[in-house]
Amino acid sequence: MKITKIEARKVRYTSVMVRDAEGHAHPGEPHDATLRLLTVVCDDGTEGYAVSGKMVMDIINNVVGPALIGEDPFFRERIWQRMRTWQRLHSSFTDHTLCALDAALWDICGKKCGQPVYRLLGAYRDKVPAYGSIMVGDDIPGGLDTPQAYADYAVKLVKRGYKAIKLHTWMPPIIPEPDPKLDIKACAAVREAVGPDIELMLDPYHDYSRSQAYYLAKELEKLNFLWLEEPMDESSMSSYRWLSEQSNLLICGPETMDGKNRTRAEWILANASDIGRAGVEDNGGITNVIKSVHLYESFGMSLELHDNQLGNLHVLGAMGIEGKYFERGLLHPLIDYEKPNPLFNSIYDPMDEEGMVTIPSVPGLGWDLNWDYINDNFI
Ligand code: LLH
Ligand code: MG
Repeated sequence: MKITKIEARKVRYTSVMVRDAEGHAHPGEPHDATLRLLTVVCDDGTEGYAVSGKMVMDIINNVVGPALIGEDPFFRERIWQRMRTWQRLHSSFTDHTLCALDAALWDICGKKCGQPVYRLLGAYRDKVPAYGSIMVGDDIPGGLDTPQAYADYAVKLVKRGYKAIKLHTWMPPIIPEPDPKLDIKACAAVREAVGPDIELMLDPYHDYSRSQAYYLAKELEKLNFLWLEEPMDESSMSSYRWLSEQSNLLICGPETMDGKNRTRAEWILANASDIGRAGVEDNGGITNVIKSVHLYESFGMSLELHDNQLGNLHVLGAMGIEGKYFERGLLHPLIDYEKPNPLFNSIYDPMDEEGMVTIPSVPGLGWDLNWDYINDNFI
């Protein structure tokens, strides 16, 4: 089996999400936007797909794609190792882009074997619990503009079935200065509203000082939170080791540090966090994240996956309980998460009333693409 064609194309749709000056997502007025669809075609007609807003099309279509023509898609590890080395001199060959190529190869291999990807990886479960990951705070009436707004929304999420909720709180430019006391007000309001049995996590402003992060950890301990995530710049591993040593609250990371599984190995060695973190888009795909899964498991540590990517869902299907939750979101009171983007016929992470997400059971990754819409909206 050989790869004969690799092509990334833009597909237009109407988005109701905007990004603020620091890159955080919020609801906004409907506007034109695009997603990128990657197609990898093989000589027997099998096609694999990846959809994302972040893959870099130029490097796929003009550099990496042509270099992979003729490769056998089952040689995923060799292809991935080659692609990783190409990242050194191609700065636009990002981990997000590597992830898209890797995802399409897994999709092909699943289809060829007639199995969903999590079963190829070695299945552990076919459903995973989700936490509701609340979007970064805003100043929108009816949105996430006050601690009480978080509390009201958290009650709705619990009614929807979530047994765990993560807050992202306010950050510049929505507020002029990050404010740990305001974060704790929102966390306390949510704890009060949902009661003691719902698991809660905080992912606040990502550039607090050590003393601000220490304050958050101490207060969250009192509120019986499960973990604190990325409260400081992750380039300072020493600051994370310091925080993990100082507090009884579990510290989760690294999320955004580059270096893939090797960075995770260094953090484990340094005792820099209590719970690991990785995600297919941040770490260059399923092929890499599964290495981190086994790495953390070998040290008896939990690993929580970042983001709601389809690939993460399959990795969670191949993980034991050391990966507790699927991050479902980002959620906001004014956005209907259950409604699929028009590129899809259905969402890939439907959740039942017990807060469980069923992993797609069709061969491959399980993208449910709406080809009528896509074919009419290529740019
Ligand atoms: O800062 C943000 O916008 C969010 O924290 C975002 O990065 C989110 O994806 C996240 O970190 N989830 O865990
Ligand atoms: Mg995070």
